[in-house]
Amino acid sequence: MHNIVLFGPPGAGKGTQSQKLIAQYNLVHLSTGDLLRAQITEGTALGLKAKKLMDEGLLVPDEVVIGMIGSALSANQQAAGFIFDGFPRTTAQAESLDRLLAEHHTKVACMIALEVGEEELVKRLLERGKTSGRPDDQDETKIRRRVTVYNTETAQVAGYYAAQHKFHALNGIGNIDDIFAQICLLIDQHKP
Ligand code: B4P
Repeated sequence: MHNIVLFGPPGAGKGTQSQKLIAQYNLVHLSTGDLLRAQITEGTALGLKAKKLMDEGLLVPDEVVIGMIGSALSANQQAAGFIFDGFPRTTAQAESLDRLLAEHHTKVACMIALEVGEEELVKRLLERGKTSGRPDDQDETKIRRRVTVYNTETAQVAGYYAAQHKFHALNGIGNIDDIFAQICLLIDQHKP
């Protein structure tokens, strides 16, 4: 299996690039943000709990997202590989992902981090908020809180993959197609 972790702060381009990647590669896209928003739309108990946290720009508990990813992996056992988008967001999630993938006799090939500064992130998310209908994109204070949560809780996950020599950083500012081409180069270099 060919498994890629797409990493970066909120608004760095993970979702945008994932859409292009699934058109190019035969990989299953697993976005914990999308999976959580589906639970909210369905009005499940999990969705109701997640919505309160997401609207505030806070992370959903590890056990919730790890459970969702575990189910998604089991449901896609024939997949050629996965693009993990927005997961893992904590070191505990990264450790669980390694365990889950080992159960399926596979592992992460590489992590690709999109680097974008805070002011550009805020600008992009406020712009997306005009049309996305996402409550977490509407309010600048909450967007900045998401960036702070990223810096304090998520950024350290890069170190976890760097220790395994799997971490690759790219400049996430610039033309979307140019960034996509650089991501594809890295993915092709890390074919199992
Ligand atoms: P996510 O759904 O993962 O949302 P995100 O990080 O805000 O978006 P993303 O980074 O994919 O957006 P993109 O850059 O593509 O998470 C939402 C919430 O869910 C979290 O805050 C958290 O509460 C919860 N959650 C999710 N996963 C979790 C986990 N594992 N653990 C705990 N909680 C979790 O797009 C942004 C905008 O930028 C777009 O409008 C796009 O058009 C634009 N853009 C992209 N690339 C650009 C470029 N190169 N130039 C200019 N604009 C660009």
